[in-house]
Amino acid sequence: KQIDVDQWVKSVCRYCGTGCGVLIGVKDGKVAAVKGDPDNEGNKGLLCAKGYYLPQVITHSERVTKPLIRKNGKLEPCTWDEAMELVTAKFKESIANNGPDSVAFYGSGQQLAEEGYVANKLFKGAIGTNNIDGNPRLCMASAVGGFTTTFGADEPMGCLEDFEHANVFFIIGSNIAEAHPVLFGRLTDKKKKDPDTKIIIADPRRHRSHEIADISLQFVPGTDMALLHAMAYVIIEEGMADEEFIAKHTSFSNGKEAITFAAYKEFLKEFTPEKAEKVTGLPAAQIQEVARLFGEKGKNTMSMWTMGINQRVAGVWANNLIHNLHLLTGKICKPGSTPFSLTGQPSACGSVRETGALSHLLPGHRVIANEKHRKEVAELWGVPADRISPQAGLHTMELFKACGDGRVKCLYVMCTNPAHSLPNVNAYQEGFEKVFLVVAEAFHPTATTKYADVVLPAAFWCEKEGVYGNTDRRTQHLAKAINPPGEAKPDLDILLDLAQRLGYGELFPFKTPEDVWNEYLKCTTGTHMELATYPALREAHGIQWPVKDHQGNKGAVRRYVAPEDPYVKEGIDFYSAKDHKAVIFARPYLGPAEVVDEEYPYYLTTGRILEHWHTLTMTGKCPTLMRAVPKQYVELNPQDAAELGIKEGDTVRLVSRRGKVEIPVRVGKPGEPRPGLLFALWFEPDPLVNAVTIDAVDAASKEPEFKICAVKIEKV
Ligand code: MGD
Ligand code: SF4
Repeated sequence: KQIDVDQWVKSVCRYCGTGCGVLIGVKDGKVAAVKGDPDNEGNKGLLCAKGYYLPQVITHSERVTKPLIRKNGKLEPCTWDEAMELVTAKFKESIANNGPDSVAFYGSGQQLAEEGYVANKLFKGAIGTNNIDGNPRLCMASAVGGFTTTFGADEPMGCLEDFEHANVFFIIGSNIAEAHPVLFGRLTDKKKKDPDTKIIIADPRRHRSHEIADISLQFVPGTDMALLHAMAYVIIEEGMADEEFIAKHTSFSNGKEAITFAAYKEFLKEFTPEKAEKVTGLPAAQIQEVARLFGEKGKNTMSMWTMGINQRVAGVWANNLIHNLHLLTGKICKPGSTPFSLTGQPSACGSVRETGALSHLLPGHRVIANEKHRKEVAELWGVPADRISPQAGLHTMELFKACGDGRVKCLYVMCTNPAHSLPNVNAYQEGFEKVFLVVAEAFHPTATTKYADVVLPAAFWCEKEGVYGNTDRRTQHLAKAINPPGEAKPDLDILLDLAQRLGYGELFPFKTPEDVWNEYLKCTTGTHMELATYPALREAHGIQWPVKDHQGNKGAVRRYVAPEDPYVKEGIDFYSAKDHKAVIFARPYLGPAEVVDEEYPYYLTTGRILEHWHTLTMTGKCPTLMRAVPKQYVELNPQDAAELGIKEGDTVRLVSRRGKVEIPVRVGKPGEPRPGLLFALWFEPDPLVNAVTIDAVDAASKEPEFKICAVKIEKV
């Protein structure tokens, strides 16, 4: 139907990493509608339900419209000046008495790039602490580790257009149908247009994505490394390896030292399909079939993965093994042939990985550990060279532990809800209670604002201008469409105010997001991650970096390959990797941190559904989505349900070594999930599923293993 609006404003969806282009219909200063942007390459006009129903979220009565301060145990409205003076006094006092590392910042892959950049500069460059981390540690840190160890630089080489060219899709640890619905639409379109397209879904849990799978691999949870090594074994054994590509573009390593191709082949003998069958529970013949599909010469293969691979103690290594398959077959940097990491949050790439707003990073994909990088950034920031400490700051789980044991005394939380979303969250409750907690939020109450000493009312999504960096190196501009309600302000303005009050005003002379962007652009010059200019981004419907010399509206569709990548003269060049060679890793097998036993006989996994976003603070405000899925549940395989005498709708208690949660049951269809595996949604703040999940982390990426822990199940 025709919608009566005053104007359509070009923006990007608030939710997932796909970064669908949207047009926001504004009428009388209010959002009247949201529709897909037909000129955006990412979604070509399509949106999923979460995107369409964004207008219902914006005006909800639980928006925070005034700053709140805790007085006599209760959060009460106050003026901005009162709130900011209190925050400033507490931070100053803590820095003076206990040093800069006694304060910290915890941000989000949903913040804008300018916000991430300024927060990073304020904490690392001005205050002088590397204690700034964010929720991408919970979702993408292992993908970062995979890209940087294999290719020497973060982020994917492929692009969304590769969907159109791939003949085989290998999707592992991703429920793309529900977590990235518009991309699933592209997949189904491709299959319709070209029925010979083969789709392999590898996941212990059968979910909606399996509906279009040609082959479903439901392996024992946590055994993916055995599957991926076995596929590499078959690829080499059956002559599908591209020897020329391997010789020219790759090297081999066991993670400690360089090894030869022959040594790698020897290592893989531990992973014959027959041996992998014993570990994964998948028939050897099926592993062979999948490896053959992946490796078939002349066909293009695209791999996709998300949290099933990343949220694991073997997260970085499993990422490496996916890259191995593409490097062995040379199916990389070609249309339709690419490893393609799907990003969970809209701007985990743009606002955190690229701005360097994690405790071990610096802007432009630089790292704290590198002295040259520290010097470059200190100079760009105009701070003394020794201001940026060579020690990485606290990663997320350590940071919240430090709030409990007193190392961190003041914490600023922005655009995230950690009192709900951390794993084994009850273990961190003491930290939330003890620390001086500042929460910049669009809504109140949330699980985290309940602990806050100060709540700062934040402008939401279309109420501010800024930039997101979405899943395929696509930088996109979000225009401001309406004013924020009451006294709410953009996070950027709040951070700049804090910087000023803390006495660092000279380092932050910015008046607009564009001013911030212009300084940030300089930090990306010469990094192979150059971004486009603000005017170009305002005009375009997304621009993919690298944009050499910040020129041009098109950007690099594919990376490491000529002519698309301006840094490559001809053919393929992994220019960020040592000796220009990407590394094929012989990583030792590593299973989950916790395995099932007699006492805790079921595996529990957790994840998203189509209708809701993370901790429900946003989609929970949307009546249409709440009607669709009003309650979280745990899904049981019908065979397990029958054995336990549990029916659909019963309430059960899930108990782990860390905590328990009572939750209604949904009995799945056969295979949903694999017998012995339970799948729980985790969006409700009470009861909290994260009381049960495990906070064991990957040794390298420090990403927690949300996807696997051992539980017992009791009927209530
Ligand atoms: P969100 O609900 O996305 O969850 O967890 P969180 O980031 O904690 O929280 C975002 C918050 O930002 C909301 O409260 C919202 O109201 C607020 N907000 C929205 N817009 C703005 C704004 O413009 N400014 C400010 N200041 N605030 C705003 C996500 C985290 O959860 C992630 S990233 C992952 S990958 C993990 N996944 C996961 C899992 O798979 N299983 C389990 N069990 N737990 C998980 N936790 C992790
Ligand atoms: Fe938004 Fe993701 Fe849905 Fe696109 S697929 S409309 S970005 S939630």
